[in-house]
Amino acid sequence: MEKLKRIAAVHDISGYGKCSLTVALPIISASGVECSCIPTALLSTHTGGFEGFTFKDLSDEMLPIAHHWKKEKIEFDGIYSGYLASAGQAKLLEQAIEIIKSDVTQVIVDPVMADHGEYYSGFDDKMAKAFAQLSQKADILTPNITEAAFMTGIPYEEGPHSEEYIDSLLKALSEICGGAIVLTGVKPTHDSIGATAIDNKTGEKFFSYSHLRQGVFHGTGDLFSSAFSALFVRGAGLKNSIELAIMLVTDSIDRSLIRKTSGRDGVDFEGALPRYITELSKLFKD
Ligand code: PXL
Repeated sequence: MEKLKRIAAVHDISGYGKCSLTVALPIISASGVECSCIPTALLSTHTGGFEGFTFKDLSDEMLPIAHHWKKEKIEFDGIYSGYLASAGQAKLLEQAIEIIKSDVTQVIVDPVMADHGEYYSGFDDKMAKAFAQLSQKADILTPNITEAAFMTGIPYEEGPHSEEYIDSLLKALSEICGGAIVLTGVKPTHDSIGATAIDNKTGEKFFSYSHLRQGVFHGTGDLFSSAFSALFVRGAGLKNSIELAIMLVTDSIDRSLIRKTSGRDGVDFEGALPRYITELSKLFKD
């Protein structure tokens, strides 16, 4: 039987509004990968579209958790980070990575801080600098277009995106992270959206696009990166991992559109899981 792979997911826990750990935990488990977590903050809801959310910074717990895991000799096949509470936490995460990673650990950094040309509540250029620094420790980066623009200083473009624009972002990001770059929210035409990736070890490029659904769907970046991280760490390769993660996101958005689920509530991924699991099962023996 294939070894059970283990990921440490480093995200906040937003109690309501499906994103970060309330997405990473179910999606990584459904992908057949064990999910441990380092919660970075505890919020009542995410910060996009709710007023008066509670917020407790958990920075003080990050290194003690990492040290305890190290003492217990717990090994990780992947470390997958998302939303961090502050720029200072990116420094702590760099240390936590050094403590818990081994030679086989894949480090996947999703620089969660912005979308649609704007920073999320509470973030500014300090966060982009902190993520650029953290990204040097990553094997794979999964920014959206806004995050890529803010990290590289290349002006944000709403889209449709020319091949030259996407290449300039990939090239600038590759100077920060020598591994693979998976750029999301790429719009090659006005009615399509998806991901473009480059594997800097082989020079190979990958694309996966689907029909653009109108609306703002909260948490879809976390849904994509959680599925992608688990599939990649399990050994599906960049191409399959991107394609299946996009399938899960688009199926989930379609279910939300049918139900008219409010964008701030997160997407209806639950009913999309059976097809996702059927498809991923074809890639693995058990
Ligand atoms: O989905 C990204 C995300 C994660 N966590 C928190 C957020 C956001 C985006 O707004 O506010 C707390």
